[in-house]
Amino acid sequence: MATSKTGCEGCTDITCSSSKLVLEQDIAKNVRTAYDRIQARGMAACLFGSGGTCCRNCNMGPCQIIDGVEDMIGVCGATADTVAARNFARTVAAGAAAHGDHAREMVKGFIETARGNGPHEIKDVEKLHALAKIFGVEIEERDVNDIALEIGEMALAEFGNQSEQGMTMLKRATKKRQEIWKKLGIEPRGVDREVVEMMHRTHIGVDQEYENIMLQASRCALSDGWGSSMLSTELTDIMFGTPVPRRAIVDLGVLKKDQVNVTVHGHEPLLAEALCIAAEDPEMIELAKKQGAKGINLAGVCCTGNEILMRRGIPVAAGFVQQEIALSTGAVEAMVVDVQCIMQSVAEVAKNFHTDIITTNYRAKMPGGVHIQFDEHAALESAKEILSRAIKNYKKRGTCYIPEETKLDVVVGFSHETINYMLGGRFRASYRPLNDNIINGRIRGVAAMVGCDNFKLADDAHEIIARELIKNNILVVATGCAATSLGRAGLVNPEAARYCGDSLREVCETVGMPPVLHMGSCVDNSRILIALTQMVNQGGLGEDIDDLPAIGTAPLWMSEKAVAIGQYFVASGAQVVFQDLATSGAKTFNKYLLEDMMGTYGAHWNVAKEPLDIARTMIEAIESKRDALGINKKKERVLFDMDMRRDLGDGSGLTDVGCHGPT
Ligand code: NFS
Repeated sequence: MATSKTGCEGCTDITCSSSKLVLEQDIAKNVRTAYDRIQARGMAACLFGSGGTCCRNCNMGPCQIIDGVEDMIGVCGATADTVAARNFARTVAAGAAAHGDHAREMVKGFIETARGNGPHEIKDVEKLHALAKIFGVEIEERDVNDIALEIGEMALAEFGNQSEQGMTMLKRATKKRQEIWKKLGIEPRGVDREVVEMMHRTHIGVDQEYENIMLQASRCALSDGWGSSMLSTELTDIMFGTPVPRRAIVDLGVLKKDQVNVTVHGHEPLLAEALCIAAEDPEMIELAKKQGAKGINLAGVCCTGNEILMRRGIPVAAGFVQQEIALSTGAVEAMVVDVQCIMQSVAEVAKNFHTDIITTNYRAKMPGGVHIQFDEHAALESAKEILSRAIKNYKKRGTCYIPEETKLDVVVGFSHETINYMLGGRFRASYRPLNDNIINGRIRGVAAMVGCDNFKLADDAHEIIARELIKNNILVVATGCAATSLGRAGLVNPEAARYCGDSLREVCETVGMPPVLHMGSCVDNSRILIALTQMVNQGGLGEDIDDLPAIGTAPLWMSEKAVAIGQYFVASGAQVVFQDLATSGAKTFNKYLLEDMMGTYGAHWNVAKEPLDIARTMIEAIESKRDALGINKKKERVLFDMDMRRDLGDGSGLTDVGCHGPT
């Protein structure tokens, strides 16, 4: 029976109220969730695995290595540092591969769109032209689709670039950062190539020096952050529209009693966008009505959810840890999944109800799922076929329970472009006001909260960290399931300004913005790289990202993608804090990550166990950057006069959510 369950280590209970409400219902009594499985395991995690010193890279082992014990090295002689570095680097490669394969699909979809195939079109021409400039593509007197096709083909070619030339987007980094990468010889050439080289170098008997292994890990991670993830975000924006601030709702209460509920789970927005179009088709709505439903309600799960939330305001029902719970409501006709972060258990949970799990990508099938292949050449037809199947399930729905009271208002859609307008108003569309507010101390700095949620800490860990940060006048930007979790906590909302310290509250209230800015899905962490670079380029906060009072965290990371993201942040000069890393069994390598990387990149990894320790580590790092910049001088508290209000965008034709979009 699934009621209030115990997690592991710090997680003593399900603190998320909507999950709790659902699991306490009779209809969920036979459902087994991750909370049950964690409890049932009843054994501690393997010390070698947790410390990163179990080597399975050849068949002489597996070798379990104890650092500092003479005979407890690998049969081949590999030391704890070599093994832990190899394992860590392979994690980075797996994460980069996931983002890379996702990005490839988006580029292919973009090319089809440019060719006029499928239901999509080029929506953001301004952004297309900006990207054309970066790629050196001519735009004068050319058709939009021609330009898009040329960019799309150049982008696709970059994945398997065989020359030694670095990827195009690297040019967007600061001059200083580009020089660091060049000097280290780690300018990434293409994600496919860097992943292959990473796997080769960590094969038995190849790269044995942890620092050298980590150079390639940085190169591989950078091919993700400044390469495939950035390409994916930019081309997706051009095709589906760059997000602008909009209101939406999140949490399990977004499911609807009298409509066909279809949850869209996974990562690639090509399918989700086609489903959004199909769900508005009168033919589909009619079909739903024939089955007795009032309409079709699409709701997102995980990062697919974040993609359509940002661009269309489609509600998000659940983040990673709630995917089983969404099904346990008994109110979901179909969960449509593509790739990444889909727990195999959803098919088992669905067996308790009338729900179909519909897999749509040949890469990701599951026992108990129904497979309907999504055909990008006939996207709308595929989407309709999937929806029809879901609609037919509506009549089979039995007793259900939707915790309606748990839905929360959010304001989302903060692309790095929006930030230009948000604080600048129509008078100064730039990062100047943000920088000025950091320099004058009203905003102490910027903290990125990204990545997954995980059963290792209680569900409110994100909330605890974010509250501590905003209380200390630190502006939070969020992506991925971290952003969903903060939405559930009511922090992605202008009204949350009341939880901020005085000066951040003044800024948020004047502009009408939330203290936690939702910047999108996990691939959209590339938006944060660009935002940080724009802050540097705007002037007054140093010469490179490592000078900025800014820091990132993925406190509840569980996916390999999060480690790739952490590594590209650090290699770009931004500190990161994780709750744990599987490297503690190798002393020298662990010290390299937590201290010595500083000398090479101006940033290093940090580990802090408890949510408040994570927040404190972040606050201290931000304050020490402020000291180094010399902007921590004591200042009189300044009251806003009319000019300052105008600079912050007040009274200058704000949208209903109080912020300007790049219209
Ligand atoms: Ni990121 Fe998104 Fe969520 Fe984590 Fe998974 S959905 S890509 S990996 S769990 S944030």
